[in-house]
Amino acid sequence: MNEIHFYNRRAKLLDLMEEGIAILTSAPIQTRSNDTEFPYRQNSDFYYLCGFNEDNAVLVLIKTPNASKTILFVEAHNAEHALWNGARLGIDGARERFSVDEIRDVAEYAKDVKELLREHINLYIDLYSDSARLNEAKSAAQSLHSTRGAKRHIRSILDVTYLIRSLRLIKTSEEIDAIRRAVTITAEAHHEAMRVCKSGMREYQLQAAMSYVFLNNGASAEAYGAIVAGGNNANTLHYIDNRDELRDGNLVLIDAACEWELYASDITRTFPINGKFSEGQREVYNAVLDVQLKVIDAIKPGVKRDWLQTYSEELLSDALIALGVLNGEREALMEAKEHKKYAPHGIGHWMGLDVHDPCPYVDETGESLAFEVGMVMTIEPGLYFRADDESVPKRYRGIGIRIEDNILVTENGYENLSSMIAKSVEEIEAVCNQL
Ligand SMILES: [Mn+2]
Repeated sequence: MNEIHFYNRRAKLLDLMEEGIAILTSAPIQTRSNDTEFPYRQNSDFYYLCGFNEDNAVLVLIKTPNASKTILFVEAHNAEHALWNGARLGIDGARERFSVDEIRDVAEYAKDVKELLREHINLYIDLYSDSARLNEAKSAAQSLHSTRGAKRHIRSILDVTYLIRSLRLIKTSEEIDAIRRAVTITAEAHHEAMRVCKSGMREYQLQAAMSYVFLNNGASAEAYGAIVAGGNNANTLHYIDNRDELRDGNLVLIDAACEWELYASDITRTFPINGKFSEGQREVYNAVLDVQLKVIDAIKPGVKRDWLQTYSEELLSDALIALGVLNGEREALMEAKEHKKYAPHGIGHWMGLDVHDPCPYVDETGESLAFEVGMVMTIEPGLYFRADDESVPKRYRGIGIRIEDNILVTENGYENLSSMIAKSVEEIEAVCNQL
């Protein structure tokens, strides 16, 4: 993503702001244990606006009636830090690389922020962050407020993330390219898992095979903790232990995907460990697949997201009736939420810089948003029949199936960005049995 994209995003945010000042902070480094750290992951809203990928940085956007200004505070070069952790870009490096109006030393931030706040009445921050740098800004605002003779002081503190995330909802072609890159690598990883899977392996061995593909192709990381769930483990929705043995005759559900330049993919496939679906597995699989294809096919600009959710629940209820799991009329069953026992989660979520992109699902009046060109959503219906659930026909017990793709809303409807990943029973069995 080059500088002009970040510049355009800041311009759009400034457009949405009243006069005032917005302050965004980078993500802190997270301790893993004692003195070792998790790999660094930048705050998505901060990254969206400036593309700067170091910790201890602050982005300030200023809007006055006649002008606007952007300042990025970064950490100066430090020889000791460079020896242990690698060189930071430093002040000169950041000046060369970034198109903000000013680069300043973050060591000056606490002093500078008081000056910067002095002329403004509106302060935009992430209201729900406890970042130390934001607390410094709030204390500076407080001390200005109690200074007699100050011309102006902050009267409103507003949530900047709502504005940024409204922008993040619509992806540009550069963002879609990054997502495509992530999906392409993830596609190869799922096919690799299907190919190498054998009865007697451990779940983590499939995760390892996929991680190799992610890293070997330059993906920055897993976009989220991989779920590799053999047999009945698939019925634990957020199963991440991934340590059980994969047994002959069972399915394995894999919900795993990588990130490319901080853009996520999010893919689930469910396939037979021995490479061949049993009769019962095939029945449930095709029921879920049929729902998934119909829901995807209903996506186009103007369709409301909550309509799609209801539609998916109707289809899943019909599937449960057809499989003989539920008995009765669809409407009454849905009224009683009977389907929720076997299909407990939503049909999908926004996806982008975060795997669950925290963009709004409703407008400011609370109405469900309608799809627009450039939105990206996952579609991931599932049916889950626990091994010990006697309300389910015996041959379906212990089967948990989810099928998830990443869908881009286009002018004419949609594009399935992950359509290259094997999905029909025939396609999956073919890849599972490739040498
Ligand atoms: Mn998902």
